[in-house]
Amino acid sequence: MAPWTSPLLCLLLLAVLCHCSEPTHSKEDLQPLPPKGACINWIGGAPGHPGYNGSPGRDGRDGINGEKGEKGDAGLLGPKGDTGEMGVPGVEGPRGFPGLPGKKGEPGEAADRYRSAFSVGLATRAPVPNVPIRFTKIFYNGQNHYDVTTGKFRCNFPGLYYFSYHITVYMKDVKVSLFRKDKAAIFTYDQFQDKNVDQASGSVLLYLESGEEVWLQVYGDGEQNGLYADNVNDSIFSGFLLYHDADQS
Ligand SMILES: [Ca+2]
Repeated sequence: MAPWTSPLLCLLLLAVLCHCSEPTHSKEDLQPLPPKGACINWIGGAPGHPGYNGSPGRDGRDGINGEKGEKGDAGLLGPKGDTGEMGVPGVEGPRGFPGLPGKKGEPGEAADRYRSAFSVGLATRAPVPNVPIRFTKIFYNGQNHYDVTTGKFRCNFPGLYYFSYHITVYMKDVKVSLFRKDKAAIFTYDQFQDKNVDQASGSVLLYLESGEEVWLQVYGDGEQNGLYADNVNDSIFSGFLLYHDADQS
């Protein structure tokens, strides 16, 4: 051991003992004290060097929130949104004003295109039964739709036709029918009385197709063919188109 270490150890020991036995002193009390007890012979040394800085302390507590700042500037416009759903239809508007009159139409078909009429009279007495009666006294047959040679009317235009006959009956009874397509459509019967002149008549509306034929004919056994005509008595068969059926043309 070095020769100088013994006094130094002594000083250190004294310093520890004094520190342990003396009460804590304020800064002012750290001034050199008069020797007391075992430290009577203590001699103050030179002040030591300043110590090193300690480690940084812990973070302090959060501060109080500051005052609310001023409102910022408006941001940029965002992208355009999707198209919305269709709304409910509105209430119907008021009625508009009448339009201008239309142009004049084209001329229609001539009405006489569908003419059909005849009126013919008996020229011979006692026609033969069971065949068409031929009326050869022509009152009107403008379209020649009544065939004098056959005694039949032929339909040229489909539609509704009116037929009538007014017959003078003399000397014999009359049984006569208006035929259509080989079948009797209506019947007329008149019984003749001696020294009298009778009349028999009939009329009917028939719808005819083009080509259909209509005529008068005595039916029975041939004894009822008393149709009569002379200069002052007529037996007349007539017919005409009442309505033309355009849909069937
Ligand atoms: Ca009679």
